Amino acid sequence: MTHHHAHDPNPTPPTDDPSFVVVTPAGSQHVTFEVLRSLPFRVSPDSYIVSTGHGTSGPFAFGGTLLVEVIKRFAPEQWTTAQVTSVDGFATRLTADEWRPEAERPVLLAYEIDGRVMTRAQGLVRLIVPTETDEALRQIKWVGEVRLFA
Ligand SMILES: Nc1nc2c(c(=O)[nH]1)N[C@H]1C(S)=C(S)[C@@H](COP(=O)(O)O)O[C@H]1N2
Ligand SMILES: [Mo]
Repeated sequence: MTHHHAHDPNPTPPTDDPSFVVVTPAGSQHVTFEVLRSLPFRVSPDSYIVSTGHGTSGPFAFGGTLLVEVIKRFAPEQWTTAQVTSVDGFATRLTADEWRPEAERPVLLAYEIDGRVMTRAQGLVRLIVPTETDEALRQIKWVGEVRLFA
């Protein structure tokens, strides 16, 4: 008998376009991959993807832009919470404390893995929450929306 766990990861990119939107009560802004790449670059070393389906992979060095840099650029107000949702409807919530830039292992919108641009199948653009090493429920592939709450 096959057990389909509630969070069997989706291996198939739902679309090709890696752009996403930043949503606030004031409206929505489209962020292309080119614009994301123009923001400051940061690496999160020693990051793991702990999968229920196929075990742990890594450590990887994920490279990209800190979530806080995207917030500062596209929604420079005070927020308590961000909800990051993928194009295939996978979501996680973060508190402002989790995206603060001085965190030891800050949250990243990653587009590189081990020094190379990720393929769309690898998750481009992928949320990396380095402190989450449980079931990879927060390591969201194919980010489609970053929604901010006051
Ligand atoms: N968009 C999206 N991201 C996702 C998932 C998913 O189904 N959709 N599954 C999560 C889970 S439960 C796991 S274990 C990892 C698997 O990552 P991998 O495919 O890179 O191994 O992706 C995480 N991110
Ligand atoms: Mo998982």
